[in-house]
Amino acid sequence: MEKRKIILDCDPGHDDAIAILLAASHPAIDLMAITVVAGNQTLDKTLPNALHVCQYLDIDVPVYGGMPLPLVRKQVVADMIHGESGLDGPVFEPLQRQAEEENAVNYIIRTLMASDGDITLVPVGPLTNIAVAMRMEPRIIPKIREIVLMGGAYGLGNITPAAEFNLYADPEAADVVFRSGAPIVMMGLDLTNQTVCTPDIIERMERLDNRAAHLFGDIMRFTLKTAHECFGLDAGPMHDVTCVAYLIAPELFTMRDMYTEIDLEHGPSYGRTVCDWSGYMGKTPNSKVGITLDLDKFWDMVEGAISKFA
Ligand SMILES: [Ca+2]
Repeated sequence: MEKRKIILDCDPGHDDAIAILLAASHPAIDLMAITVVAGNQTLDKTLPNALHVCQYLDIDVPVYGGMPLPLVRKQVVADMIHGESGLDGPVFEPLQRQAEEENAVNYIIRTLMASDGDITLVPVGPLTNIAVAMRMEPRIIPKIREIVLMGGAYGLGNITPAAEFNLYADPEAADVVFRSGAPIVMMGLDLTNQTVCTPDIIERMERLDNRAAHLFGDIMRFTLKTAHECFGLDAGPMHDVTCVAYLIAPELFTMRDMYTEIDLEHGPSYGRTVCDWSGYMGKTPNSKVGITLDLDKFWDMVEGAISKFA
């Protein structure tokens, strides 16, 4: 099987940690590196969180720290969902693993420029690292095979009525990426909110009784708690995991081609992904947007990934 080469750009983050787990363990994915951005928490928290997950699961992949702040707007974090650490819930041993010296943006540029156009970017946090890389070195854009991102929504937002957190946290960066011309797959809330992890799913995964199973339980129990407190939900969604799942098994998803533009006006829709479902704007679609997924097979995939760990 041809392995899909990916760079996972994340802001761990609970669902980010499960995305790392799936990307690192599935035979269809070649996880080249993890690049980290500020988002769910500040970079001085998201970067160690990524390293903790890799250390705990013994994942041997280089981790690079990137942009600590959004391009233009004032920083926002999602501490109401992810806690003070950005990954509240699991308790880790002291950190031994270290991030690489090189900045994530430089790594992305260097790696794409040296590639044959076969690398997929998987941003599951704010798009700051990707946008800065595109601005610093536009020649990377035609080198990108695909960008499979978690963010946005054609329906309701989750940080404002109109906007989803990742894109609201850096709308100007999202604008750079959506206008870049690179092929974009967008897993927005409309799709990702379908991946609600109920207590019976948590128990099913915990029965595998290995390190990954315990991490999954600790993470998703915390997510369930905050999803209930913040949104009144009975379970927590696994937003970021859908991007990796799509690359492994795109046939599990229904998608729709749409032209998507980011609202940069500083009104109530700031940071909204305006998705032209019906083609009103007459523009060529720039994004393939997630609509539904086969949830049973999605859980089977997550279970298979957890079972790979010791
Ligand atoms: Ca994330």
